[in-house]
Amino acid sequence: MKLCIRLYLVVIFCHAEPLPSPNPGLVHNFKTILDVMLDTGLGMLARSTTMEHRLTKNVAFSPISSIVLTGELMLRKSEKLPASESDLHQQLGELLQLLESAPNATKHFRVKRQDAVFVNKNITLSRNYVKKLRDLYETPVHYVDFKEDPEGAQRDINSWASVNTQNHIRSVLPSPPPPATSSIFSSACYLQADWQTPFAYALNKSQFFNLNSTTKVPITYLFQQFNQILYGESNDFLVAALPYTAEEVRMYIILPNHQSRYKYDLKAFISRISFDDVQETIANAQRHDLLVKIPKMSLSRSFSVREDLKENVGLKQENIDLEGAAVGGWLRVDDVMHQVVVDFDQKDVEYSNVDVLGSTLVGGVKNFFVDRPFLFFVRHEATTAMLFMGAVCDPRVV
Ligand SMILES: *C1O[C@H](CO)[C@@H](O)[C@H](O)[C@H]1NC(C)=O
Ligand SMILES: *[C@@H]1O[C@H](CO)[C@@H](O)[C@H](O)[C@H]1NC(C)=O
Ligand SMILES: *[C@@H]1O[C@H](CO)[C@@H](O)[C@H](O)[C@H]1NC(C)=O
Ligand SMILES: *[C@@H]1O[C@H](CO)[C@@H](O)[C@H](O)[C@H]1NC(C)=O
Repeated sequence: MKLCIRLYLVVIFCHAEPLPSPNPGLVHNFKTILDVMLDTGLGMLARSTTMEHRLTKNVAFSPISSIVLTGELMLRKSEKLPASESDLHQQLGELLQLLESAPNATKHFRVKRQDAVFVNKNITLSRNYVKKLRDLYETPVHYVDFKEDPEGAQRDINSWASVNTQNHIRSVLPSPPPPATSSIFSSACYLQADWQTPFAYALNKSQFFNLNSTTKVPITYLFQQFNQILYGESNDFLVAALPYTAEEVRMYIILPNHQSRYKYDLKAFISRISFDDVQETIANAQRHDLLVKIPKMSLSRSFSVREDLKENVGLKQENIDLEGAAVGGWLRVDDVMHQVVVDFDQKDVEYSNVDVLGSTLVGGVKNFFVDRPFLFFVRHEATTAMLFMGAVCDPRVV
């Protein structure tokens, strides 16, 4: 299987033209894990629209990181995993290797993921479970004292998250966890990559963002003209693929159409469109010169994905208990936390004036102005692995 992967990478490399697109060999190799990942991502997006408090703010999460958490929760019991599960762990391990390895001459991005399991210090995890966590997912175990010192446990978990999100997320737990807590699983994820063409700032003089059909608020935008990037239209939405260096990774922005009934109503829009439509529109997308205007913002999110992942692991009962993970029995998982950072603005290129605006006049350039609620996802193109997904309703809320 390894040989196959290498072979395909060489093929991409030799045929440097056209630019990276899904590679059938890799997509086939990782099929099981990619399917689970896409389902999880779409499920999380759909669920967040039914949870009002999530969608009136903004939503951002990492399907790949959620799958790693799922993998950790599936590492229960016996020495031997059933074939289907061991296949899943193996595919995930190989995919992580591909995504997380350091950038080099032929790879220009890196997914940074840090996981940890925080366990009450009166519990001893089984050596087998600890070994699998480490070998498969590089996940260390930290012992904390939930029972006697919940404030200390809160501090430890928060400072762990702060270090691993480069201070973007300082608080995972807003209050001390309950003293009866046995374990908390946590995962932090961000992408290290530069835009193929850095954006320029446009200062916020009368640059409005439409929160809905009646309310506009001034915000700061980023502008850039991208040459020959993928752009597609359907009856319901527009989609543009903003490239990171070498187009190995792209950020797809999905914007409800001007004519759409759901122009400002992301919730109704999400429940109406299907991801198949999105994929089809992307498959038929053409290359265009595009003048792109997007809100200057960075999203940092930390939230519990316990309920989202319970479904993945096929758990119906209230508790998540991992059989055989602790010496002498079960490990109760009290919470599964997820931290994600998405930066729309990696390179601080500050332009005093916004010359690039003048290029609206150039013939053949389309405008892609993200001035109303939108969806996005960040995808590794060769494998189609979903790194991040999200929805932005109000760019002022970071
Ligand atoms: C945008 O406008 C606000 C309010 O006038 C001001 O406080 C802020 O500094 C401005 N930001 C930029 C980037 O110009
Ligand atoms: C760069 O990284 C990729 C992905 O990890 C790897 O397949 C490739 O062999 C590396 N290239 C070099 C020149 O080291
Ligand atoms: C550890 O402490 C928790 C919380 O007080 C308690 O519920 C659990 O039974 C203890 N486990 C062991 C193995 O002593
Ligand atoms: C538009 O958003 C504003 C600010 O959130 C809110 O007060 C207003 O009720 C909304 N209007 C509609 C039509 O949804």
